[in-house]
Amino acid sequence: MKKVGIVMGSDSDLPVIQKATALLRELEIPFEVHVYSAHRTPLQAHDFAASAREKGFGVLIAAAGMAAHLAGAVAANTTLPVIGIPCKGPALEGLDALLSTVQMPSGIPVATVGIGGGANAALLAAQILAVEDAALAERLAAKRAADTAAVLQKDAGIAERL
Ligand code: RP5
Repeated sequence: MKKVGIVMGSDSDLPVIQKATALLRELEIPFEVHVYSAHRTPLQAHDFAASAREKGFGVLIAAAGMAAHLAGAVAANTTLPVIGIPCKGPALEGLDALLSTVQMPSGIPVATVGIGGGANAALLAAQILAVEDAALAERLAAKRAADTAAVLQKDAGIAERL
């Protein structure tokens, strides 16, 4: 099975990444996590992206905050799909990272999830891998069904809470 490669710009992004790794574990998807920065360790970020396909990755997730160019820099060095997670920084509530990640110029796409969207990044990565993996598609469908049941249970109990 193809792996998910995860890279974050700083270990301060870890809480966001933990949302993704928890889901990948639940869905039994192998992953690898690194701290590489587009500006502090540009060579390592490049090498990770450029070698990802031959190392058995099927999709990459890149999380960064502030002037967040990590996802774009990773995407520039691979033709694997790249999912960007904008992380909240000390100013602007993450809007800086959101715009930096989502507003990629034409030619190098980054599929951007919401600010701090580690869970959706993992689910999107899983859905990409599930295109060619029927067993994973079944696990995803089972998770959807369980999530739906959980919401319906809340619906059934909401009147008692009012
Ligand atoms: C970005 O700068 C990182 O992705 C992080 O979100 C932000 C701050 O990094 P630290 O100063 O916490 O290392 O490159």
